[in-house]
Amino acid sequence: MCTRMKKILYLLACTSLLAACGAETQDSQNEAAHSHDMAKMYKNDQYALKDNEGLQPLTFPKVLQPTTSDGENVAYTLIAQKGTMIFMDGIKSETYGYNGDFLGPTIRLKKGQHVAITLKNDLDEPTTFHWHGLEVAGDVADGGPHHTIKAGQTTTIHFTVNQDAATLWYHPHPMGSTAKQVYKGLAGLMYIEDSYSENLDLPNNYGKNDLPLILQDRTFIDGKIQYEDVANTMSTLGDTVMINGKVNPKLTVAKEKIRLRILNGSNALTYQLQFNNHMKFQLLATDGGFLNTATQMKKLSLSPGERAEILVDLSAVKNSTITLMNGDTKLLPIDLTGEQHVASTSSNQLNDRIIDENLRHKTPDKTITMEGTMNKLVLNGQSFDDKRIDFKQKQGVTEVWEIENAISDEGAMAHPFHIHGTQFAVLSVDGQEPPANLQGLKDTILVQPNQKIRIAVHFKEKGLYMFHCHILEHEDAGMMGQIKVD
Ligand SMILES: [Cu+2]
Repeated sequence: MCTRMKKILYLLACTSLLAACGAETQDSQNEAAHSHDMAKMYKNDQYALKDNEGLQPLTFPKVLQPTTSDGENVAYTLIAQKGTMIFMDGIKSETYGYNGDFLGPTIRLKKGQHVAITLKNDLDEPTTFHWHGLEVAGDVADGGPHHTIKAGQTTTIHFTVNQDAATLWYHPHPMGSTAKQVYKGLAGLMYIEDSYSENLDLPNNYGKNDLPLILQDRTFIDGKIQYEDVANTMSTLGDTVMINGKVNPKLTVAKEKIRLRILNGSNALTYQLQFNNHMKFQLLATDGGFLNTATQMKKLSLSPGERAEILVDLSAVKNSTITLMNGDTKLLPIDLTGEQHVASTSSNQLNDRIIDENLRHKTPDKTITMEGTMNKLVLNGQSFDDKRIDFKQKQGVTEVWEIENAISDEGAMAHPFHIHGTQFAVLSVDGQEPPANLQGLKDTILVQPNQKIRIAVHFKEKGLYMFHCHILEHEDAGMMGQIKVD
């Protein structure tokens, strides 16, 4: 790839990732305006995201049925396999999928269940099965890069669901080829419910009013997706949005309250979500579960790996259509049908988590400096080494980590920071109380250039865990470390 194109992609990545977060602050408005200007500058660039034309119905991943189920014991089988998919113009792409040609089924678990998942690798290359956001032992169950399953091999993992209701996801994590395998189609959702979440007055009819949206961007060359054609070590960005594996999908729903469970499953793109009519919606949950209070907002930023559950009251919309946008780009057209339902009054109180105030004033136990530019993708100055243990921590002990995104001579860009096997609380952002969208449990957080974020981290289980940038190309290039919990 020529230097000019690399530069454009780098700038575009910076633009996309200089995200305005959550609540409507003056800063976020300024950043959004800046982002908008930059987007205009690159409007003619082939890698700018195009409008979704809404040409076919949006579909939802199937729910995976257990192979056996006996009281609290459930067993599932998941197969990573090769496939082919026609995304457009009758042209076939070679893809990967779980139990199918592209993406994977939604796995629905309940807190307290004892789960066995048989994992089969039917690909021609090694893979792993990583459960992003799941608080499991850092051994084979977590599915980090040490737990490779070779081509043709099968293994079974066991864990007990020991966390509150949340929208998690799963994807491969083999060293050096995570970006390619996710791009080809390996990703799926994992929902955790508990007795509390099942009794909340929220839409919970899967595929009807409780709707998963897996957002991914792809570049089609001659109608095909092929990672090797478009891969960029800085950030592989696409010009076409794909939702739940569909190009140009349209959602049709009744004029009622809907719950959208949104996963940013993109390799590198951060989305700036809003509606075309600038209507308010309520943020219900983030990566690790429900916020204490549902929070009204008009814009929400979602970086790679992050999830958000939002409640959208369509009963108040006067028009017969509305569009979910990424900034100024049409992400998902929504057709509204039927009679207007009277919106029920649901409680805004969703959770009761409290943060130990002492942690906010504590000197950090660990500091991690992220540096990621064209020639350097490192954490604390070092590239990933699977033989090096970067940190240790005791099981069940809460520590304060400070994550900093340093600006180097080459500049900087925003990086989503992810830790395996834990859900952390955000203590502060540049010394200030975190905004509303960062007040729930998180496993991935976007760190802007020059920003310092403090988080409270504890591991429920023992083992070796990864922490890394969730721009998949950065992770593959070594922007990753490991922590031993004992
Ligand atoms: Cu990064």
